[in-house]
Amino acid sequence: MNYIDAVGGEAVTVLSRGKKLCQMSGLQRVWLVPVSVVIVAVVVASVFLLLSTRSGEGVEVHVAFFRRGAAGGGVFFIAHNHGLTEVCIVGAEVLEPADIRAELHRTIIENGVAKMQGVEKICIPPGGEVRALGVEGDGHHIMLMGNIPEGVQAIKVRLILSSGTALDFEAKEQHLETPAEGPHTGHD
Ligand SMILES: [Cu+2]
Repeated sequence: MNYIDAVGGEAVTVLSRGKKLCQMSGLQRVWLVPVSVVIVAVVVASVFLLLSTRSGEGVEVHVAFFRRGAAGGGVFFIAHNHGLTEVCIVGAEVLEPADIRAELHRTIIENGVAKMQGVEKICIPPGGEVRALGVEGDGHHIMLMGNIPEGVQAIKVRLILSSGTALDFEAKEQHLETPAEGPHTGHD
């Protein structure tokens, strides 16, 4: 109202300004949609991250794979503890496939010979990690006992943490390639 009074009722100017204002708000509305989508996505992601971190007590499995062995196989992984207190893995189960028993193991070198032994727990220091990669890591691994059916390419594993919470992850099959039976066999 004040503006119209000031310019002495110049209808054209007022109209064009009014139009500009309309276009502005239209533009803002166009931007509002993706911006609000991004905000909602960030909020959802944060909540999800918070919940998932809490469910695993801040423990995250970074690398996970399994290898077939003579009487089952082994699951290997790197577990990082993002928390401020030590967390121990006190048990492991195989969720899929069925009928496979899992044990926490450690490979030790005794008199130059590699031996495996069962362990009650695998502890991860605060802010640290456990390289459960067998002899390629700190010796720890999950021993699988049972028949892994042919065609199974991933194993669903559940780690039981010291507080009783579960941490599930999937370990994909890693094929050990030897020069004699690698994928390049048969090539000239
Ligand atoms: Cu073992």
